[in-house]
Amino acid sequence: MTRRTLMQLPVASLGALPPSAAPASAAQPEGAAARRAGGKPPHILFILVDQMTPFMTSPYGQRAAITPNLERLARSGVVFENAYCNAPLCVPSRMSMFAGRLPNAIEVWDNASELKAEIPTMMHYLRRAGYETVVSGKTHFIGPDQYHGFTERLTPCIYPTHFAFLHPWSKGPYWIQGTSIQVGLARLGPSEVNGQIVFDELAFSRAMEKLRDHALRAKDHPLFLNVSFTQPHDPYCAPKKYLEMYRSAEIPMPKPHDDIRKLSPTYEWVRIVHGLDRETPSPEKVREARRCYLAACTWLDQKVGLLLDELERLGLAQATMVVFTSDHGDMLGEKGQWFKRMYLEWSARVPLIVRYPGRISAGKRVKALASLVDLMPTFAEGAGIEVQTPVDGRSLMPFMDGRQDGRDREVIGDYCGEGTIEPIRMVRRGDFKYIAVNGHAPQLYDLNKDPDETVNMAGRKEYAEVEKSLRTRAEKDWDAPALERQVMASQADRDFLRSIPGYMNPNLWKPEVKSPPFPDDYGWK
Ligand SMILES: [Ca+2]
Repeated sequence: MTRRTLMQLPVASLGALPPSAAPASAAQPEGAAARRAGGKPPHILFILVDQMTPFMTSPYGQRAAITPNLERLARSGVVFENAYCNAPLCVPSRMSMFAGRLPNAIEVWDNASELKAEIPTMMHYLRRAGYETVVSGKTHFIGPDQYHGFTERLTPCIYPTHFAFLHPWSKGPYWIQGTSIQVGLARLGPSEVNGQIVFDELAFSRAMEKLRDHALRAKDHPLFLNVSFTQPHDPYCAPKKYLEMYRSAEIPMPKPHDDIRKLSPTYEWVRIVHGLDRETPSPEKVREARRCYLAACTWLDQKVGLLLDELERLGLAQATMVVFTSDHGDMLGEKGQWFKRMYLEWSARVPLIVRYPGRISAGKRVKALASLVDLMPTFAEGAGIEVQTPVDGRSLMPFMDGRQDGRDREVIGDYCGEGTIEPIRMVRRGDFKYIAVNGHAPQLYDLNKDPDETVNMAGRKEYAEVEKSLRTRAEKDWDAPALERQVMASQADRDFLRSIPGYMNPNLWKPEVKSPPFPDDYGWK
């Protein structure tokens, strides 16, 4: 299907208002500022992984998964059972998370989109409040600002910092080899040394070093440490030791499904991008991919365990808020789909586990809807900081300490990356998920009756009222045709810059990476 033929379909969504954001004054209840002993704000260890669906981890009910350290974190903290990313793609998800604002509000569309240096992030707020804000691992910042409020970067990024990953909608949907099943599912099996593992080992070891350095020097100021791993992102492979752990395991397979295009013909776009119109992976391949994915999750779980051990060994555990999440999920063959770029559950849901000793209950499970834009105001409240600039998220503290149940919460998602050629908006509220695609019929899923999203209820009489209400919400601050023009203009600008011979090179926007400390730095004489 070409872009042109799809454009001729009726326009479903005509919002009127520009994207806007409410001030965050409601995020900080009085007297909520949490303190370490002596009135100091907590350290924050923010562990971020890439493309981990909660459905392949044991705290979220996957019995085949060997993830004991996530369980350990869950037992000592709070598990959010219904957490979402706001965009199912690295850069828009991460930038919106750091800023606490929806992707459209900060105009971050895709994996080649720059977050403006003027936009305040969680790191800026924490830094202003006296935190040392450090990142070890993947940042995926695009453009000249490679810090966005971090005081220090301990590693480079594993992805380009420029416009390499731009995929203009004007070309219609096309096969993106690097992110297709032809690459992602090509190297299944054991791998001891590959780019992802080497990078994650580096991110891990530099993070451990940072924790020790902070403890050794008995630094008085609080530390915000973002440890950011690139696994279990495809290409799926894992060291033999971890694959062996699943050798005789029964690998959970995707649920039986219909052709996804029956839910919405627009899923044809992402099928083309991922190369699924060229090839259907065999059940053996699907099983092996899932075995590798589970092994990568166990690899990460072990690193989480070592980080938690180190906090304890250094005497920092009681003074540290620990947050574990992912930037989005992975379809892993559900509905015949792979990776992300869609708002169906396996792609859009993320694990979210928070431990905060002395402040929130241990072993609690929260049903309230949450999303990654909530993290910025959550960190702020946890650290006793008042957010003065606009945010779209809301602090999750009231749900963790039992002040509120959050039954009335909603989650908004905005997607303008590749895998679509039209703006997409998701509204998740109550039992329902509504997905609007500009110019196309919407989707409505009743997740209570149909948790696997097998039937699109949009247009059914018995759902007319809820559909209308969710459509109204979706269109409230979403002018999709105007948005489409804006996104495509940005794509054209970046495509032009990218076409300059030699311009897109690794040194264009290269972050300065802090080297490990020398013995003299510790005052050894
Ligand atoms: Ca990602």
